[in-house]
Amino acid sequence: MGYETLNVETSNHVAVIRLDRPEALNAISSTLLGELAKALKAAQANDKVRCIVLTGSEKAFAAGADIREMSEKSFVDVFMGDLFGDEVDQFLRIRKPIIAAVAGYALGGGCELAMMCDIIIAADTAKFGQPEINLGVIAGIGGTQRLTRAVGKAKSMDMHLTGRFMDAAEAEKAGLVSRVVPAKKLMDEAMGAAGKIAEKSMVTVTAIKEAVNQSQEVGLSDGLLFEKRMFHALFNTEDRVEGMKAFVEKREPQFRDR
Ligand code: DAK
Repeated sequence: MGYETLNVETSNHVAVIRLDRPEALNAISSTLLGELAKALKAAQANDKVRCIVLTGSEKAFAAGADIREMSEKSFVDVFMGDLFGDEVDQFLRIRKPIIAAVAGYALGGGCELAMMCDIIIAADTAKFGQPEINLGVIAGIGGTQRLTRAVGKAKSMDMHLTGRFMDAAEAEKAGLVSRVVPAKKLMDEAMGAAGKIAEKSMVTVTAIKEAVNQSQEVGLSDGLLFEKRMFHALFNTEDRVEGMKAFVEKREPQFRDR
């Protein structure tokens, strides 16, 4: 499928979705977010895809929601139209793992988009920020919640209230990103991680994504119970039998997603 604001390529079981609005530093317009939701849904439905990488350009992952587009809207427009509501819901329904490969600016909605992914791998050029305060608004697709969970209240308040940017080293130290690599190696690193995940049993991968995401939603005892029940359930899979057998027989497992 052709997109106006994205490029999508699938190889070796990994779908790479590249945001492609260079003239606006990949600012998130309704068209871009709608196309992104469509591309993610297609990747979810494609049996050949086992992991998704979401990325932007060297200069920007995404510099936020499209300010030009937003500047035309009224309260009634965004409230009654539930701006970005459906697209974000669709994003969050994707069950395959999504890696954000971030170089350059990931600001406002761009930072939030990265945080909606499962893993963030950053280039050493990455800059994260929630500068909505400079526009007289606040984050709108999870920034006050997800950034706070990721980096703690003090740093999150600092980012939201001052609008300052966090570089890749600070983001790694604060726990926002899992790895930082030289910009030239960003896609190799992300594809390497995606390739590793693609080798695993999709049943187990899906269970891990659900269990880790539960930790962000529920209290500890409910989360621990969810994890334990998921662990028990996986004893029903052929891949669990194969994984343990392969270990005992000192060979690589052959997972069949069963
Ligand atoms: N929107 C539209 N255009 C943008 C843009 C953006 N967010 N960011 C950059 N651009 C455009 C610039 O206007 C410029 O276009 P031309 O003038 O060339 O036509 C082009 O991209 C290149 O940008 P600059 O010339 O500014 O490039 P610099 O290298 O000098 O500066 C910069 C890069 C990233 C520091 C700067 O562009 C900048 O500060 N951009 C805005 C960053 C920002 O404020 N982002 C937060 C946006 S607010 C909600 C959901 C989501 C949101 C809110 C509610 N609901 C569901 C309720 C999210 C809000 C936001 O993200």
